[in-house]
Amino acid sequence: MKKFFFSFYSALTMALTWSIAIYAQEKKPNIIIIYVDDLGYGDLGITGAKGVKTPNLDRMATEGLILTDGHCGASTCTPSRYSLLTGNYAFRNKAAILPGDAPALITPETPTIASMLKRSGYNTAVIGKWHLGLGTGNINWNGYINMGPKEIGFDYSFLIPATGDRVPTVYAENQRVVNLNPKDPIQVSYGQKIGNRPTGIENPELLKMKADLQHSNTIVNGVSRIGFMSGGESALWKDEDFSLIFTQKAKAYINSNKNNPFFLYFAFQDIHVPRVPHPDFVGKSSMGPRGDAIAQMDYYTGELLKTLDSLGIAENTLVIFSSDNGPVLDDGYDDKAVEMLGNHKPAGPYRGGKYSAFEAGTRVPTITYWPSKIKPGVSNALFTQVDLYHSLAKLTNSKLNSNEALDSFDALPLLLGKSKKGRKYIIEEAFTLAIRNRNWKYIHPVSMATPEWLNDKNVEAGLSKNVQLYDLKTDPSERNNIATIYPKKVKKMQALLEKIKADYTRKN
Ligand code: NG6
Ligand code: CA
Repeated sequence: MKKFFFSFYSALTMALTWSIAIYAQEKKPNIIIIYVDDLGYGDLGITGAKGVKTPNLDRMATEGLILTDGHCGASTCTPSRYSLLTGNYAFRNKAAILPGDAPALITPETPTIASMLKRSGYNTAVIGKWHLGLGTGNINWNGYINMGPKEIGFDYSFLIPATGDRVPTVYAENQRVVNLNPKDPIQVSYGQKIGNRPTGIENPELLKMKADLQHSNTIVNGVSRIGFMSGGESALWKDEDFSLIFTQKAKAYINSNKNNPFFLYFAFQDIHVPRVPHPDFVGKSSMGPRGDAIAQMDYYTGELLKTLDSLGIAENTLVIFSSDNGPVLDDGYDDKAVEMLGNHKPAGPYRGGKYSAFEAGTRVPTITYWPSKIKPGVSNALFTQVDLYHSLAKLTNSKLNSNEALDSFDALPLLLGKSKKGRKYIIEEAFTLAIRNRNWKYIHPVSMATPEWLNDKNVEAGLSKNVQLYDLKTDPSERNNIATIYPKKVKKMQALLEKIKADYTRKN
């Protein structure tokens, strides 16, 4: 009897534990990060856009939570993506914009959001722009690319290897170039010209739009690129199809993972240059290709949300929407972004944009959306994407190791709208470092002059030999440098910056 009771009892315990485990498994929410390229603070209807409508994002923002002081890690792509995926500041690894043939910047010793979520039972994917380097040097585009998303925690990948304006102009799925004919192998060069394809310098008459010198190398699909490429004819992409193809891949991925927790990092190529939206979107805005690309991005964001609804998993999916850096108009191609701007303000009320240490470099649209869990609202709390790592670990009950996401704090209550408390400080990385502490903004002086190519494009880089201090409460557009009036505040901000640089240990 005792024996029977014992085995009955243990069977019951086992069944209970089992069902709790399954329940917990089922309850793990899916997570999607929708990451737009170069979208500015003021580029959405809800944040004041003129000349383009973004109904899907406006709806997402009104039904979800919109953060008005949300920042990416840096004012350019590679460093922002690096800090988002690793939870470490990009300056720790000197991360800067990478050429298209750069080796992988993140290697398996560094944990990523993807490897952390995988550890907690998630299936993980990246679809879209990568720009974090691939391979281990001298990359072979004609076989398995031996270092990439897979090695750092992504189960599935479908990528633009670098950017739309850099070669190679092909997709890679699970680290193999899609549709490659082995008899026509790909070679890439960021130095001398290779192959017979025309270039923008030699054959400008073949171009859909004129380009600056850096973007005047190999022509593919009527667009000259940065870098030279030969071979791979059957694998070449059509820029017009980027968002459509990424969305198709994302739909297929979500569909095949609807019954298990998944993490999807969905990285648009929109609205980066070259801006070549699909004919379906041409003329959708009054701002030319840049505005049309915003409309396209908005439409496909809507398609992703619809997919969640139609599969009945929207209530169990946290969607985070943001951008990798602030806006830029002329970024190398003559696509009339400047001429057709009208009264649209891509950076909203803020100064600067992409490449800049001023606010608009990193202050970008930030929305969290989760129908069953996040109440509609607006939060003015200070937030940085560097904190996504720790926050998502909290969300999924994943324990962080001592070497993991060292600059990342838990901002989950803020992201779910349960707390109004923001970060005490954030770092804004540009060609220098800037730091925000509540309404104060300090920009560290640099001896370098603003690079000529930024001046040519009218980019306000925010670089100065002098210390800069702004009070964003009274001066949100950083016009009055008050560093000499508040020397003590300057000292305090400098000391804080030094402390952060020196403190590379796990946070809370
Ligand atoms: C710059 C390119 C710019 C863009 C940027 C990367 C020049 C003069 N400019 O170097 O066109 O490609 O790199 O953009 O070459 S990002 O959003 O990926 O950081
Ligand atoms: Ca970018």
